[in-house]
Amino acid sequence: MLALTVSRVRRTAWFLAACIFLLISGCTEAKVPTALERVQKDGVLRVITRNSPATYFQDRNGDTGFEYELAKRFADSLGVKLEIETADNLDDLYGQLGREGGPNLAAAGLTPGGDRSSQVRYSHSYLDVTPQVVFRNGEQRPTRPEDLEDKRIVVLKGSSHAAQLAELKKQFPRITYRESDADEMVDLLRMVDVGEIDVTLVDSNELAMNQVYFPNVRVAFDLGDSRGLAWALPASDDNSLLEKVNAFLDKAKQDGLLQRLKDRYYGHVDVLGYVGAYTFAQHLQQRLPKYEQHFRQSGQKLEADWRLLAAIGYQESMWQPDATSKTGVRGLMMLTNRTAQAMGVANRLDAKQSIQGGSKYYIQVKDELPESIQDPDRTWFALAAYNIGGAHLDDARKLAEQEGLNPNKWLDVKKMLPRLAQKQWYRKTRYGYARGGETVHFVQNIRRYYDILTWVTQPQMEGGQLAESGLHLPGVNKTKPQDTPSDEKL
Ligand code: BLG
Repeated sequence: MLALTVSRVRRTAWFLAACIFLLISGCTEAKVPTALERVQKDGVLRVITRNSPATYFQDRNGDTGFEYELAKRFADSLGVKLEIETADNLDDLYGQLGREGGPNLAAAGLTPGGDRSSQVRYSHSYLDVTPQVVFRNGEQRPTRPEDLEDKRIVVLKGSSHAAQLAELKKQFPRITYRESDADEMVDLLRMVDVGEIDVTLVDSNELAMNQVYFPNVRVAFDLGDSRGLAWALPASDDNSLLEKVNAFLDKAKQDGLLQRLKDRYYGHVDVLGYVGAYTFAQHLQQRLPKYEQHFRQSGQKLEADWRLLAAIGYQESMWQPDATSKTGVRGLMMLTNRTAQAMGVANRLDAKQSIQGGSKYYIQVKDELPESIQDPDRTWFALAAYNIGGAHLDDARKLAEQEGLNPNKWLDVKKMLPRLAQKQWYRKTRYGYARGGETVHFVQNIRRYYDILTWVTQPQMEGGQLAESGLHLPGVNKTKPQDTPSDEKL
């Protein structure tokens, strides 16, 4: 009897315990959605980043930058809106990420490793970069770590570069450096450029992006091997969002999105070289102001981005109205006789007429492209057609198709264009020989000039960093550019 009672009590206790467990776990599930579910429920992905040309910045077209573009596509893939927050420095960024109710992730050119690893979870890497020591051209070039002794060195506070220097200091105690939390990478590069400090450390992608603004900055040596940048998520056992991030980044690697973004932001950075960068900066000051109004007017009339038109003008003639090529192509926008006639240009050497005619022609060739070419590629194809003509461009697209490449993607067709100058290839084409390699440079250069013009005409640049760094842009910065169609951009 007693045994029976005990076993009944036991069973009842077990039953109750099971009920309580189910109740609690049921409640927990209902009350605490996963990180991914929260994002989906809110309809918003909150991303924290840094305001710099290599990560995120704003121009009059809105938000732009490598990290922004990548994060935007991730938010799109989740079907939610992207909300961007910016941090003043890396400590602030990691602090914000770790706080209750903080952003969902940080996308800011972060290098995993060091002390931070315990505070956050890093994603798969999406970009390989090399840390580089930079110095000022004209000073003696440091070639190895011990050359950094007794130099004035500043790096970003809490950065992987600061950690690298701390390591070096163990070996070379005379290395001293300051960690700054008030500056961005562009500030440090400016300080090297003007000789305020001797050395800083920068990741290769950031240097590539900024080199043109700081023509005196030179690479001294690479500090260590390349490493992958990654996004960071707050520390947690909940991997739901992290798994989505990783799947997205892996796919972006496979389907070419990452390559396209690299091509857009970092791929054409070596194009101008030091001399070109310096000269462009000078011409921005001295020449552009004379013609800026004409570019703006044409841009407004044709609903095109005036800065792209100005970039074409620079590539064609370095903004010189009396430019003449060996083949008799003339004027600021380098119109052939035939184009000038078709566009109603009576005097090719008249800057205003040349800009109007060239701009109109650019829009015309863009409109004539097949519908299958979508922006942003459509813009690059239109530039190519402006230079080489629609017929040869078509040949290059056909070659791409024959090679199993995509004839609607600039990244693919630009590989084929140089073949138009090689007999084994051009003899198979309809329109034959053409200097397609030059067209590839033509487009790359214009994209580079366009990037620079976009960066220097963004709101916060007016009288800002670039003015301080010596790149005064009186004409460009005084008047406000009108809104431009976003299809001109990636
Ligand atoms: C372009 C024309 C296209 C023409 C192509 O040549 O000129 N563009 C303009 O006039 C704006 O119309 O295409 S076609 O009509 O379909 O045949 C091909 O002929 C100009 C190019 C030529 C190039 N710059 C604009 O980009 C140039 O000046 N080449 C000469 C270089 S040099 O003499 O060796 O220095």
